[in-house]
Amino acid sequence: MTTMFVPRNIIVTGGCGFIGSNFVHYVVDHHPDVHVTVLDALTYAGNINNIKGLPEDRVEFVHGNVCDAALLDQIVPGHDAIVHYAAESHNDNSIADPEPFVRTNVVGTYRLLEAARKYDIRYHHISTDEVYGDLALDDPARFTEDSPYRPSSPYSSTKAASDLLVRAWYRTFGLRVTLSNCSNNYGPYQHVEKFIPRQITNILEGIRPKLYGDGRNVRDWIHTEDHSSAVWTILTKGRMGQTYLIGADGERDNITVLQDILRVMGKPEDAFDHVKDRPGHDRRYAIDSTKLRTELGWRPEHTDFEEGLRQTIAWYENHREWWEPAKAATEARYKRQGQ
Ligand code: NAD
Ligand code: TDX
Repeated sequence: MTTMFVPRNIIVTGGCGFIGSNFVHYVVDHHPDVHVTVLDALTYAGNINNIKGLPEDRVEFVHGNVCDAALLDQIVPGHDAIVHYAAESHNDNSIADPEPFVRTNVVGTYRLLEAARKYDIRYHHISTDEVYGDLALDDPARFTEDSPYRPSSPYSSTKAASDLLVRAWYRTFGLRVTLSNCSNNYGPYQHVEKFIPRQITNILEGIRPKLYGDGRNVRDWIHTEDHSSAVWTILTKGRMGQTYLIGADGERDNITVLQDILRVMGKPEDAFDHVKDRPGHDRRYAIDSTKLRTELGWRPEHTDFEEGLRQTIAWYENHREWWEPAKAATEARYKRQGQ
């Protein structure tokens, strides 16, 4: 039997990033009794505007680093849960410079686990399907909670390391933890370095979209709101020490996604460039989310990918002021990498 956990006052790390800020909006919209403290270092990937306009009595912002143990001593007491989204999250950046990934993803998780242990509070860990490595295109298998850890990139290996710390803190110290490993998210507030926003904003800027390698790599897309509802479900109903895979049966190859974007934006389907492939590029991710669906009763709501994509494109068309400041520097960085 699962007992329900009723959070009242939670810390959301990385709440000014893409998925974390969508989760903060989700909590504000759906759970009026819950107060959120956002802890975010505002790296290049964090944007305070992502949580602007939310009621001040519901959402408090703390500017700081998850690696800062003294700061955690100040803010963690009085809260009843930490939901840990903060990370260095971009594979290409981890190939160019792995160090911040080791620091934030590994050491940062360690500090949060220690703070959760010291103040005896519930901890939920946000992770990725990439910890399981990749699958062949012709493999009928999908990842499950029992798949072996086989990360490929500096990014995914630091996420895998952080997952293992969480599992050890459960087993050794009895910390009340759950973990979730989600597939590729899309939706509003995603940084322009990532595949879908990069291509949409390229087209809006008159730049040709850039496809890595042959473009046949498969990602399993989920709308970020569905990720948020899944995390809430696991936070409140998940069994301690358990991992839940989050996915919405959204497997598509990159070239198909790009052609969808081009079509919706009124461009010819071949109006893109093939560029240098990512070193170690994972071929295919695919999630089997049976455990989350059958044990906790979760279902995704955004099951029409084309509709979700159209809404996402409209969001980027209507929020130029949000993404324009980051666009030129992002493209300059890609250009240096030959991508
Ligand atoms: P993001 O890069 O958009 O946001 C990361 C946020 O964390 C930013 O606001 C940044 O300022 C903050 N941050 C970074 N380092 C920090 C530090 N040391 N201390 C405090 N704050 C810090 O990332 P995202 O795409 O929203 O991903 C969020 C989480 O979800 C990550 O843990 C990622 O591994 C996981 N995840 C992402 C995806 C995806 O498709 N993007 C899929 C599965 C899991
Ligand atoms: O310009 C591009 N062209 C291209 O073909 C970019 C930026 C990417 N790609 C390809 C690489 C991937 O096959 O598109 C696919 C998606 O790339 P990203 O958006 O960089 O995502 P990915 O590497 O799959 O990782 C994402 O999902 C899992 C998130 O960034 C991670 O944080 C998450 O853990």
